[in-house]
Amino acid sequence: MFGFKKKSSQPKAGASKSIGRRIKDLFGRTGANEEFFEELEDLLVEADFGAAAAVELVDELRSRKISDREDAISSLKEILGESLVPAQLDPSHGGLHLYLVLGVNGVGKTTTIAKLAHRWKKQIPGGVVLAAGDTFRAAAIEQLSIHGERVGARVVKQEHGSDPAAVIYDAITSAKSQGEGLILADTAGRMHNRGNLIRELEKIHRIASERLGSDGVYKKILVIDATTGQNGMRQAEIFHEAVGVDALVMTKYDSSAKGGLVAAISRKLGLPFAFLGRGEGMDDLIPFDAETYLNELLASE
Ligand SMILES: Nc1nc2c(ncn2[C@@H]2O[C@H](COP(=O)(O)OP(=O)(O)OP(=O)(O)O)[C@@H](O)[C@H]2O)c(=O)[nH]1
Ligand SMILES: [Mg+2]
Repeated sequence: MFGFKKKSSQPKAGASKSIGRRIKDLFGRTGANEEFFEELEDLLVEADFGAAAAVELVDELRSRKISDREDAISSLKEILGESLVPAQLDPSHGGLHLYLVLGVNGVGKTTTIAKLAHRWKKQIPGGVVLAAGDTFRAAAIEQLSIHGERVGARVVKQEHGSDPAAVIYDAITSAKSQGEGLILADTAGRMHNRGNLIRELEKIHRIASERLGSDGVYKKILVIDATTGQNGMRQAEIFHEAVGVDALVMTKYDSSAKGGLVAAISRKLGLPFAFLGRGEGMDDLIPFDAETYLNELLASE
């Protein structure tokens, strides 16, 4: 859609050391002076916080009068922790849930749907159904069907090229009649421009809300790929502004060396992360926990 390019995956010197270790080393070298704050800004940018968040964080840290290295890390954890709100996505109670999974091409939407179905299928009354709402890409329906078979979830699909809103309508109707508790709906990654995205999702939204009824729960989950760096921030901003995102999943989060994007998105948009994807296996979807995330991101040993 928006011409996002993949960032070069060239590793930076020292990038294998955790950001926490590097902050501690830096403080040991400089103490709490201007050099520390300037270099800290660069370290935060390298860890994918983005320039704007890095400047803001350093300004907040400056005003705190840091006494030592431990204090630098714990203050940073405290500041970041303030904006890491927990996501409320547990679908095991109440009426029919529809979770629409959004994101640009190749971020991991379909794989995440399979992982979520695998995770929740036993605890959802009536089971989980998958809706093949990516009707654009030729192989997408087949891909979701294979996942459905593997995880033991029914798949609602129509022909390639059909209207995604109609697929979701069908999924809601059949889930109601079969007593299934959760629909995980795939969507096309191809969204060339904002107008297109808004129109397609508005139609799904209108049809889904009407068909679900007042006891239904409808949420939009945005998938972001950790390896796309600051493009992930732009995607979150655009989707949230266009359709209102309820929760995020960060996929391909295989190392915390560049994990700052999670905190930067939460801070900027006030949106909760629900899961981190840490591999291609069905169990490689880890519920997001703010404390664990911060401890890992800023680990200094
Ligand atoms: N390492 C790793 N790979 C992942 C993760 N999530 C997805 N992938 C891989 O990323 C690739 C793309 O995943 P898909 O689920 O097809 O992505 P998509 O967003 O549905 O893609 P489109 O339908 O083409 O828009 C696949 O090779 C997945 O196995 C993750 O958390 N970690
Ligand atoms: Mg897909």
